[in-house]
Amino acid sequence: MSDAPKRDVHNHLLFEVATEVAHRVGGIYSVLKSKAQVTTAEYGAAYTLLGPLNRGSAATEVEELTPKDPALLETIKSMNERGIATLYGRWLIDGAPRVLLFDTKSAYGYLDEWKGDLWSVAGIPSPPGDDETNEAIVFGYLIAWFLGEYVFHEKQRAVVVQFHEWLAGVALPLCKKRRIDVTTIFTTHATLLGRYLCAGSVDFYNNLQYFDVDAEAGKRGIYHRYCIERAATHAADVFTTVSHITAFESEHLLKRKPDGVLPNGLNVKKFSATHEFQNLHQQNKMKITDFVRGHFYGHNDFDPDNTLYFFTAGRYEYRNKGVDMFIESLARLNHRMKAAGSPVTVVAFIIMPAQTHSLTVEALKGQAVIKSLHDTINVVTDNIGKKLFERSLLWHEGMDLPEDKELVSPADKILLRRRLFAMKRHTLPPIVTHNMANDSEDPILNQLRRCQLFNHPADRVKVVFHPEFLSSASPVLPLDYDDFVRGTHLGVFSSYYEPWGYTPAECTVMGVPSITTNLSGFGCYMEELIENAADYGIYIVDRRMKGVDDSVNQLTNYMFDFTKKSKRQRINQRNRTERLSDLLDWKRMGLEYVKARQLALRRAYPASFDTDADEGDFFGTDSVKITRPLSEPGSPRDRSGLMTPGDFASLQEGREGLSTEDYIAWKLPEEEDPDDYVYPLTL
Ligand code: G6P
Ligand code: 1S3
Repeated sequence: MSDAPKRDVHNHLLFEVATEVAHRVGGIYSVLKSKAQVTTAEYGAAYTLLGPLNRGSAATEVEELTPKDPALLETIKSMNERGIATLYGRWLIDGAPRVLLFDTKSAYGYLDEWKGDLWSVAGIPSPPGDDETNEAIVFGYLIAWFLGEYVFHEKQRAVVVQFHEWLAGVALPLCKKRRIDVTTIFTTHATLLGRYLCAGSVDFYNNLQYFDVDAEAGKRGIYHRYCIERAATHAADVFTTVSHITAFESEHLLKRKPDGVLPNGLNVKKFSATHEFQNLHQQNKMKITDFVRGHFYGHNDFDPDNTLYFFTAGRYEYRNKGVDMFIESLARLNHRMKAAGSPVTVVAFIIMPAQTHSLTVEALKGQAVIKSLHDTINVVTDNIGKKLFERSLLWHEGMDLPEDKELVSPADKILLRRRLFAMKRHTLPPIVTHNMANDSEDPILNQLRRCQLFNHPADRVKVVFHPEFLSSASPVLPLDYDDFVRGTHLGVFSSYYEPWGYTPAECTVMGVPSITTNLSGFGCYMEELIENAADYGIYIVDRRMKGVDDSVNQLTNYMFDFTKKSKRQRINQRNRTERLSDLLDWKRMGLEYVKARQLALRRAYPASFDTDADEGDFFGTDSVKITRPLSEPGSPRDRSGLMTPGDFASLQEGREGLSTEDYIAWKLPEEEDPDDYVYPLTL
């Protein structure tokens, strides 16, 4: 693209393209939403997110506006005139970034033509019947159409376009083929093959370099999707991913070494007083306790003050998210706690959306029974209060105080007795809150059954599987996710496949300790950054070097040791965990995005970077200086100073991608005999 007219790289424009703009599906939504504030602070109106229009979510998340940028206005007008429906507006989140959403349905008339074109320009097949791929193709062609027209109208300023994930990647080979004068970044948040291979019984990490990628994609019926992902990877000026572990995976599965790693951050909101997050823990914990009292009605034989709430949450990917290992470890923990005569009870929540019909009658009844008991006791105590008051008015010297039994009337006793009888239960408290669409084949339920975690009174570990996202509107567990997390004591995310892993990161910024693994981007990142991570409430299970059984035992040990902590120790640990939040703030993590954009501009417009002054603007050390955010106790590795979050192996001009040695704490295993290419998994 060096023969392109010289564009103004300093005042460049930025587009980010993803299918989760103003529409929550998974992790990419979290990335875009939490990052919006730092990106709009940097770019203002020069930043626009491009996504497909989902009318349901746009109605609540987007406020329509008229574009001020004449090039944008012209381009949208011209697309609208040719039948493409769009929505331009302000995304109603912190930072209020501008979004342009394309109604893909309005472009399906072009689908066949575009499929044919994709085959002829990029050799990418698109078999019939794959709606997700059709959607990706239509969206990709609309993006390429938009960008092509936009740079025709906007001739002065350089345009950086960052694409997230293969679903948004079709436009990348098109931009290249059509020589659209933009510079591009492709960021993958997982690889298609990685996700599929890990979900099966494959020893993924020890065999990464041996996979016959085309054949593996073909066997799984995703060859055409894989082609899109691979084309996007190779067509982008700059290729990045979210962690070093996924960089390693991408190198082998997508056959391009990433130019750098862009770790995910969070929009960290600090409280003015540090104890405030501790108070929030207490308040939300009480709400969870209310739920637990209802759910375990008739079996409330454990002390709420000696009860700890553990949880795991995320997309229902049973093996990838490590739920298999979590449940197995809970069973071992139960055994250890029983054997040790522990006075503590652990209630372990699994929050993972699955197909359900409705809440179970039993789950609803539990909350209703406890609510009636509450109401009745309020009435009874009210009556007692009134009686006591009236008797007190009549009191004179020499008169006795009323006896307790005189205060509770026979009618109140009957009322109370009724409530107590309603709490009698002949079954064990349920392990799931909903009627599952496929109860007998559900992997989580089957693993709980196999491990005999049935909420028996003797069990020290109780389980509650909530197969739906949390919401404060729920009649059973009325808490939003963030509030729920704050009320818990420990998050457990024993993932096998986790390019980054927002769940433990979110725990950290809320001051909730968590367990993660060294197969997650977040786990590797924290392990590299902090020497004594466990002191900070970041426990990292070794799923890389240890066998499955040893990893399960390590996880069990972490949880068992946690149950032995005193309240004071838990409070102190939460304080330390919360102090790590600066490390995960986009204000810091966003630096890698800045570097990726600079590299993209340099690659597309090298002539604009000829002078020393220009170079200074982009790579000036001032902008990457970060302060060491931590205070006593603990000793994070002394690696800050000029270091930036992806620096363990990061964007460096003058080199073709990372070298494998750069991946932090991550090396290729010793060459093995390909005959040893086995897929064991036994838990
Ligand atoms: C917070 C509150 C304290 C409360 C504590 C309970 O720190 O500020 O008032 O005692 O939480 O901690 P725990 O780990 O027992 O839930
Ligand atoms: C992906 O979402 P997932 O849960 O399918 O992207 C997320 C955002 O980058 C990342 O945190 C996660 O590990 C990936 O797996």
